[in-house]
Amino acid sequence: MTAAIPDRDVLVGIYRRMTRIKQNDERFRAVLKSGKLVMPYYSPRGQEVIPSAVSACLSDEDYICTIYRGVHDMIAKGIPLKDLWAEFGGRVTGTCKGKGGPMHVTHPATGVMVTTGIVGSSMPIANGLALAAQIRGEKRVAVAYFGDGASNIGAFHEALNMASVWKLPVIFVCQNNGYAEHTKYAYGTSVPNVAQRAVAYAMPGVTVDGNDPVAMYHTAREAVERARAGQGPTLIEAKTFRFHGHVFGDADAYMDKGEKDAWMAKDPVPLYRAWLIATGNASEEELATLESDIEGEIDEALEFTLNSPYPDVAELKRDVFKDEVSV
Ligand SMILES: Cc1ncc(C[n+]2csc(CCOP(=O)(O)OP(=O)(O)O)c2C)c(N)n1
Ligand SMILES: [Mg+2]
Repeated sequence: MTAAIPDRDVLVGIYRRMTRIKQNDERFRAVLKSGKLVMPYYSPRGQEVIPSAVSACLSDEDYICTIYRGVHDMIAKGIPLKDLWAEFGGRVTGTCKGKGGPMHVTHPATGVMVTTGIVGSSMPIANGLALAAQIRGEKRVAVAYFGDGASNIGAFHEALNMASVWKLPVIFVCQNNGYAEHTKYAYGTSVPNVAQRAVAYAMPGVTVDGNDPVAMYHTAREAVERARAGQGPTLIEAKTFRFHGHVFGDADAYMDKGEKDAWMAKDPVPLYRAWLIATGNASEEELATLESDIEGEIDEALEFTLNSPYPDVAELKRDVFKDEVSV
């Protein structure tokens, strides 16, 4: 862990977000296995620290744009679990009336502005939101989450260039989990560290241990403060690993087993839990209560989803254009 340790409330807040993500992921996978819900699911297990630490530096007013794997980003930002589950389950009570599904969740009240399945597209969209905030003179910042593979897409380079030229209040957060679908990082990326690419766009580029909550928090905080102060964007590359296959059902045979075992042995959630207790920042009882409260929240979200109806077929034509189309 790095030198300056944040306040206890910040530290426990990060753990609460991480735990909500981990337990939620475990439940999603169990429910999928049971067949109670059917959906494409991209597990973020192993990547809990990154958005939990970033979100500790943001408010509801701040925006995030995320990707198909970004359920952890949304939960860390504070999206209510009931609304999230209902959308994942395609129910009318979901954030987008069940018409977006897991890959297109939007919840403006908590700043979750877009979830996209188009690799690389979170960055130009975050630029647009940041530009709007800049024009209106608001103090909001926009975070674009994306993967290592996305840093090889043209939109990444265009977005970084534009954000730098216009000094947009954006934080580009690359969650480098070492794989793009089934392709190992070095097979498809020209630089050892994605953050090196920031040099080409005249912005700070930082590579950080994305599984270290304190280091991640400090890095995010500096970038958020910079953006809020009108000093422009930062590229953060957070090194991490995903514990499961690319998508639910992928047996990850392309992954080196030794590599996977080594990362899983350093699971950031129990490690951080033990650290919080060892350093006197939290007690065993406090964390156990926090965990069981979250389990209850997830129970409620699941029940709410299973008891909610699917959208009516008339919804197909609604919310597509400004005025409902008649086909
Ligand atoms: C424009 C585009 N090209 C290709 C794909 C197919 N695709 C889906 S996920 C993915 C890998 C992305 O990897 P990365 O950016 O590292 O994110 P991760 O899944 O590891 O979080 C690809 C190539 C896509 N969805 N969009
Ligand atoms: Mg990746």
